[in-house]
Amino acid sequence: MRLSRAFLPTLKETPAEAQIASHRLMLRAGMVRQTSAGIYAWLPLGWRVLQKVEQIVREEQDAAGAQEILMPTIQTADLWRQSGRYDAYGPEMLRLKDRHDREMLYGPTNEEMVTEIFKGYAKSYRDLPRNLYHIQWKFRDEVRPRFGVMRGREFLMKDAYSFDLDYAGAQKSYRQMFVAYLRTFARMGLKAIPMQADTGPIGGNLSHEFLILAETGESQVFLHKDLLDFDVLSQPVDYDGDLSPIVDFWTSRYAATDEKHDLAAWEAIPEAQRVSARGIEIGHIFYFGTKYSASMGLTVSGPDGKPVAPEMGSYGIGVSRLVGAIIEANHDENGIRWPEAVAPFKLAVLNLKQGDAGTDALAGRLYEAFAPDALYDDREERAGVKFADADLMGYPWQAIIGPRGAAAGKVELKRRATGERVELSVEDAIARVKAG
Ligand code: 5CA
Repeated sequence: MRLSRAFLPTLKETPAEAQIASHRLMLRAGMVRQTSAGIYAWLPLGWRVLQKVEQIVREEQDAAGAQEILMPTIQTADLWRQSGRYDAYGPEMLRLKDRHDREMLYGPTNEEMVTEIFKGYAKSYRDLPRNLYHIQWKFRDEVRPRFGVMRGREFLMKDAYSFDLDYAGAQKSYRQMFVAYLRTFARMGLKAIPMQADTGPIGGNLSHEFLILAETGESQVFLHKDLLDFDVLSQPVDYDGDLSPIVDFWTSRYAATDEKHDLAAWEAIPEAQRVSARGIEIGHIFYFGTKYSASMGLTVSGPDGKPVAPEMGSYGIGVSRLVGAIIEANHDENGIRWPEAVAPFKLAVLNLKQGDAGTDALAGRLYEAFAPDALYDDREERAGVKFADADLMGYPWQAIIGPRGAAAGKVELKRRATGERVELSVEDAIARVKAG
């Protein structure tokens, strides 16, 4: 993308309403624009990141055996009356009426709808296990929407729902999602820690929240230091095989949010191994048995011919929240430092003398080598403005091309994460960026 023709607006002033770094930087870098409280439009820079985050989530869900569908945002109140949650959900639910005066709602989550859909097809135990997910906008009328996309009212969620014949099957599905989550967040450069959690309004009796550590986190968390050193991406995963080596490692060491904190277990850990910090919840998984299948009349015929209500679980990831969380974990005083996997562009080419035959030629070659995953700053702007914008928007690599270097066939390559700079020929610079 050529910056001179792109809609990539930045703000010079720090917006007063933004209290945390990610919110400030998302507004300053022109990633999102608030359209009303807790509701955001995603501008090109933010939208590119959101799509990359979404794609990693999708790939890991698919790898774990879940299948993607797309359910609507609008649901009927009747569906929620069947599970008993229509009244229970309270003022967080946005309730609407259609022209026929029928009660509708903007979905805050989809347990009821997916159960109803699955019920239309599943007949026997041979239709199990299945795991269906979608990536869809949700609405929750939060009392205090804040921190930008971190706690929005409209937000993008990946929600998956598993159906199994029995408890053992449901545990297997739960463990598959547990491992898929660890991999998903690790691919985005995040260290997410699964923690025992309360199940809240989703119901059920087993749940883990996945949190990343950040000073601005909304919850207090306590964990064993070992958990921060584990590299899940180096472990082979066979989703149909034994996941114990990974799951047992995580569940055998202490990690809990405030509500589930067990002081005795905590104090049994040597002091040097204890980490107490703030955390941001980016995912939440639940096992809830037959809560929805039983209340909504979903049964299949079991191996003995008798009807059984499938055991279910649901598994959420805050896709739009993740964009903010990734920034909380990757920024400095100059701006964002995107991990490569989710960067809006891998490389920014900064032409310091637009219109100079030498710089134009070199910049053009570098840009072509990485387009469309490169941004070409071809504006008639001062070098300082180009440097500041590239740092703010956080591209992992910057290729800086000035007339003196260009005359010698050289570009300066800067790595945003470390600030490290090297002077290289165009070919070497291309090879270096490709190597990552
Ligand atoms: N049905 C279950 C799982 S599919 C569910 O709704 N779980 S949840 O309530 O925990 O939400 C899943 C994830 O969505 C959370 O872990 C969080 O990352 C994200 N999320 C929840 N509320 C918001 C919000 N107001 N703004 C942004 N993200 C949110």
